Amino acid sequence: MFKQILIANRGEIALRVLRACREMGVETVVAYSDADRESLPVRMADKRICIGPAPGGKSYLSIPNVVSAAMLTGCEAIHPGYGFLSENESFAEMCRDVGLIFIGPPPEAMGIMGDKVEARKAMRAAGMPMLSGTDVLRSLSEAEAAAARIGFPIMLKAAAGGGGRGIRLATQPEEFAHVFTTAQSEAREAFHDDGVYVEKYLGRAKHVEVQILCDNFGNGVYLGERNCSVQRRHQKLLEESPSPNLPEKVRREMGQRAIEAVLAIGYRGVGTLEFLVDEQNNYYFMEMNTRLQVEHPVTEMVTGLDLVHAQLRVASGEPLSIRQEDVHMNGHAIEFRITAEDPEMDFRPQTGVIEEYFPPSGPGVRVDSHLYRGYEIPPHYDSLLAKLIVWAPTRDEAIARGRRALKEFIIEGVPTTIPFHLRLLDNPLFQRGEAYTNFLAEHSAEFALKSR
Ligand code: MV4
Repeated sequence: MFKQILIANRGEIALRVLRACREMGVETVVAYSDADRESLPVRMADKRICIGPAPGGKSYLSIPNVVSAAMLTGCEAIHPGYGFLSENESFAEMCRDVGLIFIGPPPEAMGIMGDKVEARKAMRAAGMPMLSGTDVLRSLSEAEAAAARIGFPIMLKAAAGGGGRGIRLATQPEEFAHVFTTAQSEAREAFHDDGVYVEKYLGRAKHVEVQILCDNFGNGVYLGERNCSVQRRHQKLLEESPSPNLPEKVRREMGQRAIEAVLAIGYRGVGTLEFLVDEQNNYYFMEMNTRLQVEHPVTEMVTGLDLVHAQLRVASGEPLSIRQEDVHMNGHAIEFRITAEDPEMDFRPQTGVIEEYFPPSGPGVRVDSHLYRGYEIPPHYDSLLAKLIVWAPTRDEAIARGRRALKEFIIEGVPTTIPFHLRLLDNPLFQRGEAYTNFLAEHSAEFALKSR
């Protein structure tokens, strides 16, 4: 096991990794930007090192700054968290070149999955069910021919994108040219790569993602699934496990196919395969995330596993300590992402000082947060304040526990999404486990969400 690692991230995930390290006797060095000097992870770390000014591009996204911080402080490995450099193939390669262990998959596997078209090819080759779609489309005429073949409605996605960035829906031929050229320019702007592909749009589907864990010796297990259908502008707001009304047979088949596919590409560490599941429980691969995800605690609560412990063990060369028959899903967990966004103001991000902070607790309640009274929210990064995760034996009890914990949660000084989550829990469709991907769009009035 490592003696000391660099945590190249901030906020709640830096604290999450730090806690796992502390339990395993691993010293922690937290890299921070000027804006995070007074943050809780920096205060709690064994050591800290400034990697640059507030803008992500000059600190958390700077490969030279992060790599030199690890080397200067004598770290053996780097945990990238999520976001920032966590899925940056050049960063993983640079770590390998200088003899640092990147706590994540090999650069090659990251590269395959980072290119959404290559990922589709690899998954198709592994026999994974896919939505009809195309390779990268470089011209409008090529795209129009593909659209005519596939049939509307059509989803356009950036090949170098992911997690919902650079995604556009085209519902009829008249608008296709405009949507395609817009998607291309958005992809060029966001990812410096205008590659766009299309897929048949699947309406009334559920977004179900499968958690996998592989070691360096060809062993791999799937750790159940998470339903992430409740999204707003492609940002997940709430996740739960198990996915409501998903038959055990489908769960097992998705998991087994996911493991076969990732072992086939030499995957290592934790990863998530995202699927769309239609009303007949047919599932279709969408994309793979090669990082620890924000919503990983939902899986931890129903399996009893610590995914960051598992990452550290795999990265330090240990074989998996569990086999598939040792993985059991127990009860139901729901994660509420509590962000500094005002649901009454179209979820506009807010900054400010946390004037009062009182997190809920009690049976089956977990709060992953870096907040404290007096903390000033920096404007430079995402607006995640806390993740409230509740567990209970059944989904109805988890909903009741979530309602109780959300009402108990005190965060004063900025508007938050707590009121939104309370309204969501009272929605009959959600309560019946029938929230599909277009759920929020169809109920925007109820959630005071101004339609797009
Ligand atoms: C889709 C889809 C339907 N058909 N792709 C991909 C990234 C994720 N953030 C949303 N994604 C989707 N991709 C095809 N071909 C539905 C979703 C989707 C979604 C779309 C719009 C609004 C909310 C959504 C919630 C989950 C999934």
